[in-house]
Amino acid sequence: MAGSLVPQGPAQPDPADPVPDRLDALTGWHADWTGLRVAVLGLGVTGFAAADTLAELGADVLVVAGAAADERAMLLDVLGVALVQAELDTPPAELLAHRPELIIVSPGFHPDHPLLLWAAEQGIPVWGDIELAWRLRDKVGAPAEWILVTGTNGKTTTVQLTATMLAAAGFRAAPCGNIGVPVLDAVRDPQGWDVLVVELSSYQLHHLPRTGPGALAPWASVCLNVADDHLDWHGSAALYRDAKAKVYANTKVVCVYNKADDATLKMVEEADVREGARAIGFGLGVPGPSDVGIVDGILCDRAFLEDRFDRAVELTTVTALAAAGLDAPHVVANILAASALARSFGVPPETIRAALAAFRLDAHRIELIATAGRIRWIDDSKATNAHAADASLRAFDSVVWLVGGLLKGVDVDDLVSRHVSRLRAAIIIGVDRVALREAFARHAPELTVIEIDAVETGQVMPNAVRVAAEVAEAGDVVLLAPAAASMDQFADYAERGRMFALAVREYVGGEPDDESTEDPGTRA
Ligand code: UMA
Repeated sequence: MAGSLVPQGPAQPDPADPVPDRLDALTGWHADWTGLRVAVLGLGVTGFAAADTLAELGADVLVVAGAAADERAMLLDVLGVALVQAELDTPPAELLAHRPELIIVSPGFHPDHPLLLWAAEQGIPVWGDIELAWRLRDKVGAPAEWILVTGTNGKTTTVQLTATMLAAAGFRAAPCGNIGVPVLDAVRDPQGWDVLVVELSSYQLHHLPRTGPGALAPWASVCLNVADDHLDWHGSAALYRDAKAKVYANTKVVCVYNKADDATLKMVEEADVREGARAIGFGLGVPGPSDVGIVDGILCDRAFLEDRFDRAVELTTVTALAAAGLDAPHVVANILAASALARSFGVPPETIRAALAAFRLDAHRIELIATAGRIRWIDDSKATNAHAADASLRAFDSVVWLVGGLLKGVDVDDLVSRHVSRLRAAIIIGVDRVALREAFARHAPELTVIEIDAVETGQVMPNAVRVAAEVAEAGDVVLLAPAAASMDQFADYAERGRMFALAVREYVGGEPDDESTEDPGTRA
């Protein structure tokens, strides 16, 4: 091929290798993986789990990474797995010499990464860690069922909710995947599981096949919502949606979709699912038959009961959710989706109610940090895109908004125009400030907009908080909902949230919530 990235030479995969047949047969832990030449790309959480697993199976593994933590590199050495750390703009010599029959790619590798282009040219199959885990799911006893969760926002919360509900009903349920625990670690747990609740990012979905021996066949699946995100990775909104839509492929029992997001229903309609699989809608309105929804403040299931045309069964109430800080509208939507998934697995309504009463959101998700002078300070650092920030802003009436960071190629114009009426002021942080500055100038020329110039990471939040305290008035919420990734100024969204909370506590006082017991989300 013209423009090949690979020098010609003896270290090419041998066309005589019976690769496709051998890989097709590798659909179980007890298949013969010995000696299979595999290259694992990346040595983060995923790469390490893949290398460790394949070494245990007796495969011949080479890990290739641009950078690797010393501890993981040392552990690989203990496992007897070779590691190449190099600039990866061309295939390193060790990779060529390894002549991989299979490549396992970490999700962070861009689809146009030079090594993936090289693999495609060479005809070397590329699997993600999720496909590998699916093929190996029979390691311990009867394989667990899989419940898949994706969406632009709310994935992690929905996975946690679903797993909590399943566990409350006595099932051994593992939350795993993009949430931070590789699915390969879950399938190798010596106790085994009844059900894995798998959070899938669009990156992980991108690498999944819809058909063939590596195609997943989940018990239930949901795409919670779709809005523009990660466009720089996928190349276009259409490709991002295509990746998300794969979540429904081959679903056996229930495809859950969002009644407020037609794109998710379309995905279900177009999916090739197993005979008999049902489509179940969730939404904040009155549920139709085969939906979960809300009637007069009562969350209801009208899907998992025989007489659903005449009746609905109560799951919980918005008032009960408010007592647990779970009543912001987007959180209620996540709860309805999780309830549908849990109900599909047989969790009784009263168990769902009890599980929700004890559930708390993770840090940095619409988290009340302090209340002082009737001003609430809320950390929603997890709002890393416009869609999440939109949901966050909707929960409040009068907001001093801390916004900005890395916008990832996403347009923020709509977001700004939609929420102008609820803004007291905007405080811009981060590097991608031009688009925000212009959007405010266009849609809210009168609004107080302040830019924080701190280049030193340590000063961003103290400065932003000081300025916010000056402009906020009694009854306002100062909301960190940046609509952007954090890596320009912070290690990740958690550090951004921690720095905000620290600055708030130092500036407005150490009392979390000193004058109000009101919950941050108020309008389900
Ligand atoms: N690497 C390269 N070159 C590249 C890209 C990566 O050499 O071009 C190497 C790095 O040097 C490093 C490794 O690959 O050695 C990192 O791999 P990775 O970025 O795929 O990250 P992992 O540590 O394997 O974590 C991944 C997910 N990360 C990403 O998708 C970016 C984690 O999601 C996930 O928890 C973990 O697998 C287990 O499934 C994190 C995430 O930010 C939380 N996800 C994105 C999101 O939620 O928006 C998608």
